[in-house]
Parts: sequence; C-alpha cells; structure tokens
Amino acid sequence: MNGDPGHGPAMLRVAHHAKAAHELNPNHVGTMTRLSRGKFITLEGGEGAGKSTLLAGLQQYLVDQGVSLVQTREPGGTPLGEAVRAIVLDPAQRGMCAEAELLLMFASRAQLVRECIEPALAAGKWVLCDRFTDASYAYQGGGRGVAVDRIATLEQWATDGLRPDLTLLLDLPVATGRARAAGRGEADRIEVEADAFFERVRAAYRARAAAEPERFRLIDASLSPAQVLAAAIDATSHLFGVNA
Ligand code: Z5A
Repeated sequence: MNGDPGHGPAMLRVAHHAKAAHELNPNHVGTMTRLSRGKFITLEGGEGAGKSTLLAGLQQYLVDQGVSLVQTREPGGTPLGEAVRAIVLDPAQRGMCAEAELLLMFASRAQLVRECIEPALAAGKWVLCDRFTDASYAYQGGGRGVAVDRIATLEQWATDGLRPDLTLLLDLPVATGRARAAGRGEADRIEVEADAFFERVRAAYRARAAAEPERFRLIDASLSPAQVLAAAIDATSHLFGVNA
C-alpha cells in the first residue's frame, strides 16, 4: 500500500487489528466470531479548502449507507485535544517554536488515537477525521521546515503507525482558499502566516498524495460543493465490501 518501512499493506493491518478487536471483545464466543474493523477516513487540505463543508455531506452519505460513524477532528476531538487546540491556535502564543507546535499536535493525536479512533475502529465503526498526521507533514514539515524523519519518528511512537484507509485531499490554489476564509473574524495563530508558508504546505500535501496514490484521493476543491461531495463519495466506494 505504501513504501514506508514499518507500515504493512492494508490487508495485513486489517488482519492485525481484527485480531486485537477479537481479543478485546467481551462478547466474543468461539473461535469463529470476528469483529470487522471499521474504516478510517481523513480529510486534508489548506485553509478554506472546504473540509468542513464536505464533512457535513459525507457524514450524511455514510450514515445513509448504514455506516456506524464517529466524526472527530485534529487538533482536538478529546477534552485534552481541544485544550491543546486552544493553545496552538491562540494568536497570543506567537512565540511558539516549530518543535513545540509539532509536539503539541502529536500530544493531541496520541490522545485521540487511544481515546477515540482505535476503540471506534475496533468496535467496527468508521471514523471520519478532519485532519490527521498528514497535516503535521504538510504544516510542520513543509510549512515550518521540520525534518521529515523527526515527524516519522513521532508518528510511529504517538500513533503506533496508524494510517488512514482513505485520505481525501482537497486541493486549491492558496489565494482562492484564503479568499474563501477571509472575513471569518480574527485569524488564528497559523492563519496569519504568509502566502509562501501556505504554498509550502500545499506542495507538501501534493507530494504526499503523489507518493501514496492508493491511500490518497486528490480532489479539485475549486469545483462546486456538490461536485466535491460526489468525488469524495466516489472515492469511498472501494471501502464498502472490503473486510465485510
Ligand atoms: N494543523 C497543523 O498545523 N498541524 C497538524 O498536525 C494539524 C493541524 C492536525 C486548524 O485546522 C489548524 O491546525 C490549521 C492546520 C493546523 N491551520 N490553518 N490554517 P482546521 O482544519 O480546524 O482549520 P482550517 O484549515 O483553518 O479550516 P478552514 O479554514 O475552516 O477550512 P475548511 O474547513 O477547509 O473550509 P470550509 O469552512 O468548509 O469553507 C470555507 C469557506 O468556503 C466557507 O465560506 C464555505 O462556504 C466556502 N466553500 C466551501 N466549499 C466551497 C466550494 N466547493 N466552492 C466554493 N466555496 C466553498
């Protein structure tokens, strides 16, 4: 599925986690019972790309398909994560160094994986998450220039190498996204960065999508909301029926 060492093919991961769920399921009876692991979908993109808009429509679609769904976000999603979010987005924290920013993102992520994502997937629920580790590679790696191998080390430690089954990348020219996002009130600590920062973020996202075409679906976010939703729905189709 991807060429990174330490991250096995999707079906191997499914098998591994199905075993974990089996072991954790108190209702398990007999060796033939096996709980199907849920699917993990993430949404990524630059500022104003339309993730929130897409989330609402995609959530409704998946629920209509009978999927038991958990929706969450990063940074955030847990009481600890939401407290971290308030700190990392606070414009008053303008002196925050790139390393502290990265570690805070992973602190939120470590808690979210253990408190929310893994229990949900193990229980057979699907998880729809607004941003995940790819955002750290894009913003802290691409945007801030933190070395990729440091992020990879944290990823392995904080998430145990958890990768989404599908990542929808909403790709949009920086100027278009910033124009969309303008007028929402006071910019947060990251939104005040210069265009060049967001150009590096976009380039890093696109490079990750190109490196892992099986996991990523790159969606032209300049299309209408209905067209973006249709592309996202099309991208989820292969998740149905696998490991059923
Ligand atoms: N961050 C990080 O640095 N490292 C990490 O590891 C993680 C995150 C996990 C918070 O993320 C910040 O955290 C973010 C990255 C950083 N910083 N920035 N910048 P966030 O996801 O909560 O915040 P955001 O990226 O700023 O999201 P956003 O600006 O709210 O964008 P959005 O949700 O993608 O857009 P939207 O609200 O759906 O749409 C924006 C506007 O465009 C709105 O008026 C819509 O009506 C309109 N829109 C939406 N879709 C369309 C289409 N298709 N056509 C036309 N208009 C549209």
